[in-house]
Amino acid sequence: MNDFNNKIKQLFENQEKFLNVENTPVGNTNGWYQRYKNPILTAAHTPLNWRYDLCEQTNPLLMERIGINAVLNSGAIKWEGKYLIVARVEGYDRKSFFAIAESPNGIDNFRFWSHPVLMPDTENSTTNVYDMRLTQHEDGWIYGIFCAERPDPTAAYGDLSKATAAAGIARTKDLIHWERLPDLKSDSQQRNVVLHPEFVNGKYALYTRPQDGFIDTGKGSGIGWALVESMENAAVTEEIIIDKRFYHTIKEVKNGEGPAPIKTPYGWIHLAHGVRNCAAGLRYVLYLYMTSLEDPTLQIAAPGGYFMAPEEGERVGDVSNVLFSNGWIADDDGRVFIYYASSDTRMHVATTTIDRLVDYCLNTPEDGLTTTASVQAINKLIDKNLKVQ
Ligand code: BGC
Ligand code: BMA
Repeated sequence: MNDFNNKIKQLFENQEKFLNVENTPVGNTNGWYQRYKNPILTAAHTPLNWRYDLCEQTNPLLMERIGINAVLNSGAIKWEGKYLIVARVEGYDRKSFFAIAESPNGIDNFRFWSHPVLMPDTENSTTNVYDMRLTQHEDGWIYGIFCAERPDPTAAYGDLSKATAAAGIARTKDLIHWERLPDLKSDSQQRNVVLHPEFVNGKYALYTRPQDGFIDTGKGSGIGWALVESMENAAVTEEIIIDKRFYHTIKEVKNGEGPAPIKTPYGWIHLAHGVRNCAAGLRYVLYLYMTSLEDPTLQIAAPGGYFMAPEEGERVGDVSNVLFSNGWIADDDGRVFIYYASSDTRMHVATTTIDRLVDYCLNTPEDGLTTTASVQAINKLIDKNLKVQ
């Protein structure tokens, strides 16, 4: 074997070892979920033949030709017995795209499928796509709704900072062939749009996030809800806010729906992200809320504070102090796999159960919105405990 082939052999052997590393539970004693030692997907997990030219004639020095920067905000679905992630993969060129990775157990051994998804484009070419939410809808399709970003056509000449965010929509039956539908029509910019898995009054129901500008939610005051007649030409006509933002909370600046909610006998459980501002910039954490089965616009539980916040190594990355989730899998046996990204850099998993999530939603005190209310909640718990101890 010549030197070049030896180097390739080494490269692939090391990659194989790395992909086979077992994941083990670590840390956390609050009973809400279990974190794991290793990220499940990073830039280093992407296949070597996406990055290297493996031909000796054209790449005698065996250098990378295309750099992958990060694997982050991923949708998730259980499909034919496998745990599938539709990852946002970002190149060194800042463009992101979707790529599917699968695992036999949901916690390790994730492997990317041979090629990334070549998402069909719209007539009005999309500069970037990211953060896909997958919904297996009762109409028989699997929908992927994602952010479609383009330069703002109203920006002044030379101003490259203005952009528009719209909800891109695609659907598939096999996760291989994707049909791109027109973007969601809406008066406001939209990021974090998620399709509810069931028809509501015979219509498709969308969780939305109306905002005034590309970054500013402005008067758009939280996670919205809109019914649309069809997904082939989806348009928001009426929008109501079902999960509001409040002053001095974890979601003061912005919030957005995570993955599609999970149905339980007690209500729909939602995972969302909340954003607050601080001297170091925006801090993104994850929180839960629950809506009614009879009326999914009605919030029936709003546990106060965050459910998950960045810890240790999760705190640092391309955009530090960020946890973001747009994918989870509710398994048949009651286990729930929460797929979350840390600091816009890597993907992790946390495992929990429906029982724990329901218990958390129904028994965690709401945010009373003042320091006095917070102390009162603690005192109430202390007094209750003094009676049983
Ligand atoms: C980035 C996203 C980010 C958004 C708002 C986009 O250009 O790709 O990751 O969430 O801007 O900051
Ligand atoms: C956004 C999201 C994510 C990202 C986050 C933090 O607004 O849509 O893509 O994780 O900012 O940068």
